[in-house]
Amino acid sequence: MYKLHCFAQSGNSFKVAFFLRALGLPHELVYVDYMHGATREAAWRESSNEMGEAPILEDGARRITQSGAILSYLADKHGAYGGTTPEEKLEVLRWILFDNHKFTSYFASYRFSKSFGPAAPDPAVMGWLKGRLEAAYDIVNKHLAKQPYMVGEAPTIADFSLSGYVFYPEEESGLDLLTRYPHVGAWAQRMAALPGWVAPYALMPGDRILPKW
Ligand SMILES: N[C@@H](CCC(=O)N[C@@H](CS)C(=O)NCC(=O)O)C(=O)O
Repeated sequence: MYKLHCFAQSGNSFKVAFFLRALGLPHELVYVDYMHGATREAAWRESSNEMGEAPILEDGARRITQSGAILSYLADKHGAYGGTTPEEKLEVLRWILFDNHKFTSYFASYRFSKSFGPAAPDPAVMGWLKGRLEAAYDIVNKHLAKQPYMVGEAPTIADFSLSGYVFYPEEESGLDLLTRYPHVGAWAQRMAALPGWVAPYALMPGDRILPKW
């Protein structure tokens, strides 16, 4: 049985939790107490992930980190959602890299600072992050105007990767991105209609925290 180390606020974990459910694979969710510093402890990094991050997938004795690597591992192992031709697989990788660098990353940093950071966010930093995340949403919105999923006509792990943060409550970022970028909004609805979808706070362990700032 797979074990996924995760916590409720982690959209990077949600990518994998959602994918395990879409594949119908038995798994256990193991809580990571990120909000109280678990991932910054030397012992946790030594035993769990030297990169200091969730998610972590355990498959027997094997531990895999980085949501993109985990999604690729599961797609290969179970022969689903990985793309069907070498060209498609390369496209899937390209969008997972774009997601990790820009689409997820700038949004996640913005949302964390806005709602969960230790101090009120710096307006200059927030302005910069907002510009970067909006540029990434704009690129994905234009791409999804041409096709229903990120790679071709059917969902792939690229879609699961990009879907990490789009289902969290809008109040956490204060940005109505799914309305302002309607093709992203329509795609998010298609993703939510896939088998196994459950909203992040109903799916992963840990208490919901109301926005602080
Ligand atoms: N690229 C990584 C990002 C993982 C990540 O940033 N995880 C967050 C939680 S959503 C984390 O554990 N961050 C710890 C930290 O940055 O200190 C992935 O996709 O798995």
